[in-house]
Amino acid sequence: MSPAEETAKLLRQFGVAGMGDLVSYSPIDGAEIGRLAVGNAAEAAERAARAFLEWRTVPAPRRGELVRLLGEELRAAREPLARLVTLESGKIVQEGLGEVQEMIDICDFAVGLSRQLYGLTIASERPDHRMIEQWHPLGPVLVISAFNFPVAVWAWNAALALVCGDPVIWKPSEKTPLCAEAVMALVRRALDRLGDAPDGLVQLVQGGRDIGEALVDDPRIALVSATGSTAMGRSVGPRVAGRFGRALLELGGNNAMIVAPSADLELASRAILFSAAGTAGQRCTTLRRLIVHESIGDELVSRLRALFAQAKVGDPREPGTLIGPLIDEAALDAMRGVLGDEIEQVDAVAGGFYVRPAIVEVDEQAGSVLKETFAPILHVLRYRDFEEAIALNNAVPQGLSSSIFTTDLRESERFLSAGGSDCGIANVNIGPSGAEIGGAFGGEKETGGGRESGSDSWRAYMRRQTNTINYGSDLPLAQGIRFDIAP
Ligand code: UN1
Repeated sequence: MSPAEETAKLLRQFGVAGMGDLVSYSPIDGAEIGRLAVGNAAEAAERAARAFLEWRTVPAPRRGELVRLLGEELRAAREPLARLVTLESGKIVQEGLGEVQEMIDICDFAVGLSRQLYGLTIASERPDHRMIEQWHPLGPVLVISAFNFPVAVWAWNAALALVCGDPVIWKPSEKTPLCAEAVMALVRRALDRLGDAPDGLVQLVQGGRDIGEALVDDPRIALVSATGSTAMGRSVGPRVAGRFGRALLELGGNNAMIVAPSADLELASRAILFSAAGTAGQRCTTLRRLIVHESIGDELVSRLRALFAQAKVGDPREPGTLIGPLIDEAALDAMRGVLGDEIEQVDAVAGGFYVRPAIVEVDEQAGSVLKETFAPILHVLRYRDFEEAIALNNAVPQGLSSSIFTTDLRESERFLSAGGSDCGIANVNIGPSGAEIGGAFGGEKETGGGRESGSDSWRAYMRRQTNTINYGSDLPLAQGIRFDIAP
């Protein structure tokens, strides 16, 4: 079945009727697979602001019930939704399924969280006083998501925002609008089953940059959670700051792996194949820089060349395929910009842009090595001294993810220490990509500093309130200040 036929069948199953000016294409063969109407930013912001007034006082565990129902809908629709992710983003079936599983996982996490939005009790310096810290709902949250994780990243944000008491507006990538429509169909089922959620609690606004900007600038949106390129973040961050809104930025990565002499090379090679070539190099956590000790460099590179040559590039729906198409021709051009004639295109499905993952050995980190090119290009550098390897890991503008392969405890601990990796994620004996939802996800420097998903990332979706309560019959002032009218 062609991607267009298969998509049409799936959309019918989800009850999504596609028509409008926004066109979606499958990267599998470049053909049109659906059309959608562009949304209205101001209307969405108004509805969300109104929904907030109700949702913020619904008990958090009841809000969690909505997310629990959404998790059930996602479980039931796991396969068709994953298939749609494959058709519209080009990732292989296994990764599409993983992406939907990530949505289910964050729903489960958020349901538990809905009973654990804890504040602190703080010791007061005054007699008969106590202090507490409460977390209250923040307001409407705008989620801007990217094509490479067309559904999971929305779920990381939406599941938390909803239990935290915040309405959600979703502005998906223009490259993957159909996946978002299918998810919204599931959201509507969950909302119907819940029964009493306010109108406008979860909305989808399709459109291009202008729609995104109108939402980013809207003062009714309390938090803008944006995933995408550093260039996008450079525009969104200051705009939101300019109106004193809150931004959670999840931008580019340029992730490295250090492979030390004691490393298990078999494990390291498998991890490198998945993290450098998986998702056709289009994850923000993709491994882009390999920093290998000179004593094992030749052996590791020759193992990798063999693996990269064997990995099947092709239709992501076919069993055995490990590397699907790039998202579009612009991605191919970007890859060609780095590799020139060395680029190896694969003639897989007419109309799609398929490439073999590339290994490029370099002597220093300069030019394209410092940039995030969203394609499967692995730059290989060699190091002599361990401190040099850490310095190389950190010597790029981005700071998302990093990893080390070593069996030397001193090296791994040094890598994880304050003087080690400067990234938001630092792993030992696994690659930099493929994080679980339980941890906080995000990075430093040009990656934008935001944290989503697990741990205490939920705090970004709430406002903190400090309360001091006097239960005595005196009025002592803080810091012992006396402020009495003289008798
Ligand atoms: C992204 O590429 O934007 O850690 C998110 C990972 C995935 C999420 C990636 N769990 O690779």
